[in-house]
Amino acid sequence: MIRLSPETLDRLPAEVTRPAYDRTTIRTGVVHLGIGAFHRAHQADVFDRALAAGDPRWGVLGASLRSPGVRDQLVPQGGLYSLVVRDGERLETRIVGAVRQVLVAPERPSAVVAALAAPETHLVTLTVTEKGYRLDPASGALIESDPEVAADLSSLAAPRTAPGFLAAGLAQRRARGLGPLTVISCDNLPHNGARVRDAVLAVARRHDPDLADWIEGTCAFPQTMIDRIVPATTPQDRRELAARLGVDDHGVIKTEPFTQWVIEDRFAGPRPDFEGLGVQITSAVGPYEDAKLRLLNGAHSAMAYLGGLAGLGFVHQVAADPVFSVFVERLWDEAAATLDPPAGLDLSVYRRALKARFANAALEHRTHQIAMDGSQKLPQRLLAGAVTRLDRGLPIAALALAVAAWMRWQDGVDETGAAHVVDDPLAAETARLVAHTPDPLERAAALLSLEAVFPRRLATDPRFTVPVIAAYVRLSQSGARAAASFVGSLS
Ligand code: CS2
Repeated sequence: MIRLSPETLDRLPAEVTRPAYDRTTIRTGVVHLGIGAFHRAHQADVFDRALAAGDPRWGVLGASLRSPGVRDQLVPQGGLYSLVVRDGERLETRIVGAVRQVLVAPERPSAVVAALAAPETHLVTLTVTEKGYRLDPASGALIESDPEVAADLSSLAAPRTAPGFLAAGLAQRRARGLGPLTVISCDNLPHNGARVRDAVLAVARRHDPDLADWIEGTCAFPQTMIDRIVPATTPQDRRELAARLGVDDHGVIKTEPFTQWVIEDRFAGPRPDFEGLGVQITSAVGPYEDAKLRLLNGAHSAMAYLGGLAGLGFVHQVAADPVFSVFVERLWDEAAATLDPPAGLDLSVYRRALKARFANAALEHRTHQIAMDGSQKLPQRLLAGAVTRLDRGLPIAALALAVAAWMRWQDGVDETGAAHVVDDPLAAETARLVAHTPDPLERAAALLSLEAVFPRRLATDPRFTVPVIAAYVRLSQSGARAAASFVGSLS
C-alpha cells in the first residue's frame, strides 16, 4: 500500500483535513526534544494551527534522544502524520504538517546542537519524561553518578542528555552572538520550568560559569501545565486508518478531543500568538498544575495499578467498574481538599469532565502504559497531596491505597496470575526488596524505605506508614476490588 507523504496527500478522502498552508515556505522556529506521541498530539498540533493561521515561523524540528523509531516513521513521509481524534462515535482525522525534520540525537548530536543554535530557532519544547531531566526526585539535584550526565559534565562535544544538549546549544548561540531561547518543559513534573532550568544551569556552570550566568539572565524557562490523553498507537490503529484512508501512515497518533496548555507568561523572545490558538498564558501556573497532577494523573496512576492488578487492561474498563469508580471519587475528595484552584477552575466541573474523559472507550488507553515509571510519578501525583493532608491532620485512606497499589504492582504478577514487566528506573531495586521479604507487612515496610520515592518525613510518620501498610496487607490478602470497596465504604 502506498505511504502517506506530500505526494500522496491528494489521494486522501475528503473528510481528512490537510495542512491549510504552503509547507514549502515555513521556517523552523521550534526545536522539540523527545518527539514521541505526546508531542505530536499536543504541542505540534498547536504549532500546526499557528502555521495555518498564517504565521510561518513555527515549524518544528524534532529530536529523538534515544531510538530511531519516530525518524523512520516520519522522514519517509516528509514529516506528515495523521492525528486521529476519537470519542464515542466522533472520529476526526487531520494531517499535521508542522514537523519539518526529525533527527536521532545519538546519531547526529552536533546537528541537534546546530538546530538549537540556529538564528530562526526561538522556542525549545521538551517531552523527555520525568526521568529525562536527570534530577534526583527527592533532592532535585542533578544525578552526577548517571554515566550520561557524567559524560556531559566532562565534555559537551557530543551531548547525551537533554540538559547537555540545551547547555551546548545555548553555548553556541552565545558564542555566535545570537539571542536567548525560551525553553518550555512539557512533562508532568511539578515546577517543570524551574526543574529544566536547574538541570541546564548545573551542566552549563560546570563548563563555563559565564555561560550559566548568561543563560540565567537572558533565557526563559516558563512553568507549564499540559494536558491531553495520548495512548500508544497500536498496529490495529494503523491498519484501521489504512483501511479508511487507502494510504499507510506509519506515524499515526490517536488522541481525545480535549486539549489544554497553560504557560507561564515568561518568554525570552518571539512566540506564536498562543492566546489566539487557545493556549492560556498566565502569571501563576502552579494551581493549574497541582489540580491536574493530583486529580487527573493521581487518579490515572491509582486506576492503572488497582485496575491492572485486578486484570483490567484499559482505563475505560476501570472507570466503568462501580467499585473502582466510587474509589476514584474518594481519592478525588482527598486530593481536592489539598488544592487551591485558580478562579475559573471549578473542581466539581473538572472532576465530571475527567470522568467522561476516562470513560472514552475509543481510546483504548492501556493501564500498563500508565503504570510505567511509577517511582518518578508517585511524588507529585499522590505523595504531595498526602503531605498536605497530614499537615492538616486529615486522613489519607484513598491516597494510602493508591500508594500501596503501586507497591503491590512491584511484585510483577497481577491477581489473575498474569506476569507483567515492572517498567521503572527503580525496578531492579524494588524486585530485590520484594524477593527478600516474603511477608507482606515486612515487604510494605521495606518498600517504604525507598528514599528516592518516599521523603523521610513521610517514611517516618506513622500517620502515613500505618495506613499504607494496612492497605498493602489488605490488597495482598483480599485483592484490589475488595481493598477499593473498603475505602469506598469509609465515608
Ligand atoms: C498518564 C499521562 O501515562 C501517564 O502517566 O497519566 O500521560 C496522562 O495521560 C497525561 O498527563 C494527560 O494529560
